[in-house]
Amino acid sequence: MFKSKSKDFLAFIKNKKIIITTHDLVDIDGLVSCFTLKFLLRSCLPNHEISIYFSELSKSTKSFLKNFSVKFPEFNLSYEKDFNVSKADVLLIVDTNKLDQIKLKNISNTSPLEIPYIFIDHHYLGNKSENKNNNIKSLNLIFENISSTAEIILLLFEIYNIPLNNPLKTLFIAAILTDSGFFKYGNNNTIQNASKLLSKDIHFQDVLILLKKDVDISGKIAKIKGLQRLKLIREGEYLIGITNVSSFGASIASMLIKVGCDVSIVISKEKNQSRINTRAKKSVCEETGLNLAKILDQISKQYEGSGGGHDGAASLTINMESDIIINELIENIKEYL
Ligand SMILES: [Mn+2]
Repeated sequence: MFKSKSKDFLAFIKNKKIIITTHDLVDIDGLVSCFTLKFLLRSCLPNHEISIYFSELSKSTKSFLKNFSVKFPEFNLSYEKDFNVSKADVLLIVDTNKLDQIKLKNISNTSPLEIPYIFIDHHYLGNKSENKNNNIKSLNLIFENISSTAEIILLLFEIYNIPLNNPLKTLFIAAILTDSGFFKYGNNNTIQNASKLLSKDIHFQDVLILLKKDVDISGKIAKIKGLQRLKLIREGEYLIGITNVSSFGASIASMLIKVGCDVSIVISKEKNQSRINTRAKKSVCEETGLNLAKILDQISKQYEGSGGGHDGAASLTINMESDIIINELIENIKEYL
């Protein structure tokens, strides 16, 4: 099915001007998926106008990009920082399946996109009948059980028989590692895919060096404050940890799981918004059927927020006081524990 779908995909975008983009605060999987997809399309559709647009890169993505460009200076890492509609007949959106998670500069976020778009993604796909007017649904490549979007692009390389060079292999491994939490949230395919990409020229340790990030003092303070403010709820043998910090919410939510929480909730209040990051142990999700993405997706619909993710890692952004939502979230989580 994937094979025939990917053929239809290529046929549809043929002779069209293509913009590839991903969610805001681009993570390494989003970045890698865009660059590798562009490389693939360049090989399949020569002389096509294909550009990449990013709104803003995350800190760790910036650091990786810098390290990668030193190691592979010849690899083309160019991208646009403004969204230029005139360059697009079709928009390929990777590593998210929600339009409100991409930030198109120069275009009002609320106005529906007037150009057709296709999602390539591995996140939880909530209610499929959302108002996605110009989404060519039949061509979406969305696979929730693949541990990174990059691995979906990797499948396309295999189907179209496009050989991989060393920079591409390195990019793919970096995305697989970061999105699987260095295999912790992965499955057999995750490890097999990474293994296929490693070779005598590509050493696992060299990729780890590229992914190493400097932790600045603000990150360290946020972690410690997050721990100081930690509130615990015990539900049977499970512990839910709740805290608040102004930034680094996602990494603090992960940290709380390492510290011993089974489920973590981190609230970050920004200007008029609240951002909620949640994590759960993979084993807890498997034992109890807990799916944080599903819960946050339901809450986001109820309160007009924007949420999504995976069973054990999900987030929600909402334009209101977070207290009611947090209580509702905790009650929803408890139902599974
Ligand atoms: Mn991803």
